[in-house]
Amino acid sequence: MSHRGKSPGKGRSFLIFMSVVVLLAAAGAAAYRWWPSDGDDSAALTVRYRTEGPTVTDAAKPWLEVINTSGKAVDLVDVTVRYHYTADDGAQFAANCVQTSLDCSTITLRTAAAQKAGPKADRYLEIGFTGEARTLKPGGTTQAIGLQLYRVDDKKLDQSDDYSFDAAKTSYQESERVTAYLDGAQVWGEGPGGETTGSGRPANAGSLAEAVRPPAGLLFDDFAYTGPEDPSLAANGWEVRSGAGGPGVDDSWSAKGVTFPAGENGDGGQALRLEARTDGTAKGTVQSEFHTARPVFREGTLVARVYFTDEPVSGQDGDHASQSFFAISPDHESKKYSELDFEYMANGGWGRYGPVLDTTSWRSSDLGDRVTEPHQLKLGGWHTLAMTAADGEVTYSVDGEVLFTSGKSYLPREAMSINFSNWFIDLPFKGERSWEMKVDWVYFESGRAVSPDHATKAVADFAAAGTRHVNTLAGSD
Ligand SMILES: [Ca+2]
Ligand SMILES: [Ca+2]
Repeated sequence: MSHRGKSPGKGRSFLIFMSVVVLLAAAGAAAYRWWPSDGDDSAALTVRYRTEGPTVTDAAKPWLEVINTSGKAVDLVDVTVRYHYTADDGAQFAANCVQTSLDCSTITLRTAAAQKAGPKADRYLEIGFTGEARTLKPGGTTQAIGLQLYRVDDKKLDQSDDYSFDAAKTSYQESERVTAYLDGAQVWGEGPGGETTGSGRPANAGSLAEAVRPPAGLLFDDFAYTGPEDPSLAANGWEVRSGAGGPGVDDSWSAKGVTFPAGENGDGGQALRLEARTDGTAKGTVQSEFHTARPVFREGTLVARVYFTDEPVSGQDGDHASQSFFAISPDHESKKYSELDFEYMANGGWGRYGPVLDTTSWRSSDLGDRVTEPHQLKLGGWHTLAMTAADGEVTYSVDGEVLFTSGKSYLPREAMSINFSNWFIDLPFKGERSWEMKVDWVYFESGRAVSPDHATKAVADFAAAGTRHVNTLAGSD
């Protein structure tokens, strides 16, 4: 089954985009007035901070601005900033970028344990910049960088014991409690243990650059988000589908089935969960799809850690539910139409018995031009799925074993979006039931073939560094 016929609400995205532009323009109007004297490089960086919302909240919202207060140009790639906090109940925290004129894909974020825990800080959030971020001239500013920090167990966090939190700063002001580093040496603020600019390099300095500064052409997402309305989703290039179109039960796509639960893969981290539920009527059906807003994959290797289910999580069994991981052209009428599919159907579908995993390379959905191979595999549980389009062929593998290869004439001819979806092929009976599919992470390397093991190792390295999202694809914004 081709996944053609999508209309992921571009008009709404544009409106959101325009709102962001207006907000950023407003933030830019309050430009910082500092200007250095010639040759003065004593205070290399200054951090300004503001926040909003209650002290006990679903997500902390530190907004930061880094200003080059030295007399020399500063490459942002050499800059790191630390926001110090206390993890309530020892909970795991995650952070993401909500909004910035620099482009969220150029911001790196990781959470880490403090070298020396203090009464108001046993963790810190470290903000860094990729090589795509720009150089700040003397007096130059990053402008607003909007972040959010939250507990992955979905409980409220208490900021009253967070060292860098300051409820009084509701508009941008200098904050010495958010520390900044240039080439690993502290150049701004006072750390929670009294560390000042004379304190030199903190123990972990420089590790951000080594651990998190990834090569160009990479997209990684660990699916650390607060929910389908999280503004970081759009900032990181994702869309939750809603509304019209097929496949499956027409016009039943909804964000209601999309969540990001924690602890799904035994590591305490979060996963993307896509639910398909129905009462057996078209009106009572919710299908879920999650995809990149832009086409990003033409050549390269796309890997995801996916959880398939062999039976419903509630209600009667017997549906023809399709749990899909695929890449597809934005326009199904394109002359260069391209689509690569993994499609798992525990109970089969289209008159076939399950369980079955279809691997399919499409050249035209209108003409039914495709090559496909079904695999009689029972795949309930976690699996690593990979599709590689490189060296004149497309290969599909599950847990490192190549299942299917399609040749040159079915290579993608244009860039495709990356998609996950859970939907019903048909509605064979009445009554409430629900199916789930989960995705722990997705990893894409543009332009080359890499092994699933390579992807898994890279993901483990990102996890160890506390990094949840990376995007160094060219032209991403
Ligand atoms: Ca706290
Ligand atoms: Ca994850």
